[in-house]
Amino acid sequence: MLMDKDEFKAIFVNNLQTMFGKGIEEASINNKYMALSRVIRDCISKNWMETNKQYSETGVKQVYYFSMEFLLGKALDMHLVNGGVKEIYREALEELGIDLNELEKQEADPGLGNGGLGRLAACFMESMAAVGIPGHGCGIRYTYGLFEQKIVDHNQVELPDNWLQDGYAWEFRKADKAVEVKFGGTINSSQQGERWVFTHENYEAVLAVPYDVPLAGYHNNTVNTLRLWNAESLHDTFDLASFNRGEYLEAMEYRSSVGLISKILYPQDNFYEGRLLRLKQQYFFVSAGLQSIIRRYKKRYSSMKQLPKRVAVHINDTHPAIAVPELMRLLMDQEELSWDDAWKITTETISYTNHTIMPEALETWPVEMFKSLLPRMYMIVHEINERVCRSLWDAYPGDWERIRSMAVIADNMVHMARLAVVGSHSVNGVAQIHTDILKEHIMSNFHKFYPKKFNNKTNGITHRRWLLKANPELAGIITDCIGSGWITDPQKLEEFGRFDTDKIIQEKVRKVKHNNKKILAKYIKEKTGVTIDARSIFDVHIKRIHSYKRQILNVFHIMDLYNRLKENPSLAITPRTFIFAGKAAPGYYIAKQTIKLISVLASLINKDKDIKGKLKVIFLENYSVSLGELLFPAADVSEQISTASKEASGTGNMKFMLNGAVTIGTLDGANVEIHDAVGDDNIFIFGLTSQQVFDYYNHGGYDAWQVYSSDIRIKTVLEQLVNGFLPYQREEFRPLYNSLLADNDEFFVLRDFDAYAKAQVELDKRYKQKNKWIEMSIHNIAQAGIFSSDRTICEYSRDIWHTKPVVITKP
Ligand code: 73E
Repeated sequence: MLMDKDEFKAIFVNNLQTMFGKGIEEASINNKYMALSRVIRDCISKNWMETNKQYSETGVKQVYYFSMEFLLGKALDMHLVNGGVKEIYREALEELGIDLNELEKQEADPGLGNGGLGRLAACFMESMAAVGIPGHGCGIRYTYGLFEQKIVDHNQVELPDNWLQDGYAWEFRKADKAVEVKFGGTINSSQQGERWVFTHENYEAVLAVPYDVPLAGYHNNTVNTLRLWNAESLHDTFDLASFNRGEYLEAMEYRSSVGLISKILYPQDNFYEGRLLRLKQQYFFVSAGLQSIIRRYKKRYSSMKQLPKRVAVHINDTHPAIAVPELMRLLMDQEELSWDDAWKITTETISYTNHTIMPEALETWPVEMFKSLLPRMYMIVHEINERVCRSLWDAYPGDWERIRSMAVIADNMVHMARLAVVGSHSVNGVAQIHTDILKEHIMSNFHKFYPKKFNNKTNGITHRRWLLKANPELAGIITDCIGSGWITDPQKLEEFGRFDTDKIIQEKVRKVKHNNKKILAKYIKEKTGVTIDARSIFDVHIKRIHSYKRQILNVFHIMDLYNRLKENPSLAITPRTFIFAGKAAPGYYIAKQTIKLISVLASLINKDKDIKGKLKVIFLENYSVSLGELLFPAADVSEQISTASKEASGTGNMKFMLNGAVTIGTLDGANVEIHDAVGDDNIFIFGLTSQQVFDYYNHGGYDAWQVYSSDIRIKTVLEQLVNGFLPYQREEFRPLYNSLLADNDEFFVLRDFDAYAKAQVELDKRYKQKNKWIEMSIHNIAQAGIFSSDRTICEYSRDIWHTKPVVITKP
């Protein structure tokens, strides 16, 4: 990075002239943003070329992380922080009369993901670059990211997210690295000597063009690559011959249908909808990615047999599981290897992470659809299935039930999770409890058959984005106390724990939190018109809206609190502001109703003079990485209240903790490990355990009606959904009401209500002891180091990928 202020200024001004033909006075804010990005881009480019050169010269093993989603967030500020130039550039720009904050607002927030899974991929990319692991991303350059959410008349409305409309400053189109991906058609087989040769005919070819985004490390020279593929037509120039033959319309039709492949991100989280276009997307980026990896590998090595020594391919859930047959195809049909050699290489190269046990997220494709779109893939999957079933038969002769439950093709469906398990050398869950559930329940048969494949890798988050960048004042206090070593070695945060009872540090931490709360309060005022008090408890529930995440449990607690305050105006509670944010999948009715309920309840409570500012409810629209960067630093309470066993890990829980919020949560996902790390006294745990949840499911022992009729609070709140209490159409929330009673409350909201309410009372009591609360807060921050994605990717790298960090020397 350029460290000299004057040099920076000269290059910045020069960029404005060469890029836009303008001086500082005439240039728009966007021009200035682009000129600044260019300064950084150019500095990064040098290190980028050098990183690639050193990777290829040393032949060090490369990791490729295949994911349908990369929820990156903004890049400019992160580059300034990672490059250690933020203050220098801020001052230099100020001297030119430019406010850096204003320029940062110009950047679009690339929302190429739905939630935790996509954000995890982005955190991993950042950590790999910071730690020096040669790790690259492979995904899709969606023209439209996740929809923009607006709340209109209490309803979620979805608007297209045209994030590329002003151009994206951080991407490099690499047209010379484009590859072809083939769909449909037929496969002809013939024998040439000993070998079978498969030729693909009458297919539809699509051009995959890579756009590379640099991923720079922290204060090092490493720049890894995120390669996002764009679908384009092969015949992009005007084809006069076809026009003359009268085929112009067909040609145009082909062109527009090709573009569709990389047009939109499917907006469902933890849900699978078997759309043909989704399968096309999966094969499109997986085939393109693997082809480019092999092309690169072959520039240096002649034998494919060494591939697992040089390359690791990791698949982020089953969405890229088609990598198993595609790598087989490339090795057999293109590189002329035998089945056995290809299989050995494939399974040694590929590893797989499972992210969910929700049955509705399991990917299975109808055989007919799979076969007609991807005929060669089907042949290979069929053969894999035959071989797997044969070895299962050898191990469990006659046990048809077991074999059917493990077959890759069964009931006329292709089962992607089974394909991923058999086709990889490692299968991991994302938190200890989740991995245990995989081993003992969901994948128990596979675990018995391949015990060594299964392992746990508890998720993590990058503490550089989520603390150093998002909460610079808190980061400053920590650095003053323990030095800056924690930035590259997050376990060192533990040393901050020594200051948990230090009055001076407590006061500083309290002030920073208060300040962050004031900044958020200002934002809320601007966005919603509602005034909130920064001295109230900020109780924050931000994540995708989903029944299993139980936003409804939080809502019921608020309604009950409101009822009690109305009954007893002198009830001594600490004023609270309940803040929600999150998107609902457009077709997910109950989730949209949940948003509507929060919004309607907010309008009722926020206007009610009787409760004199004791309670406020806020729903913030369009939750995104950028909004998260405002919310986590301002939270006092972190809501992590999913039904035990359902949330594989969660990562928002870690971001809150790192910023000093205290968790109220169930023993689910990574909450279990957060609880272990901070101890009973620094977290509020309540509710059913996953074992109790499984017992209920297995023995049908839960009766929602019984809870309803025996707890007057629950009865009252439920009736208020449908008796005209809410200022909205009376029958509006009947389906929600029914899901909890007539449908027997699948996620145990009513069952956990009492325990949750009690935990909230405890929390309120503890908050009143000001010093105790700050002590808990500091303790949480100090224990957050193990939840850094630096730790997570070092574990992946040691146990699964077998890669080592590389120090890139300056060019
Ligand atoms: O618990 C989270 C987890 O922290 C889990 O629900 C989420 O992944 C996070 C990162 O490990 C997740 N998302 C999806 N599956 N699990 C998913 C499934 C289908 C489409 C999009 C996302």
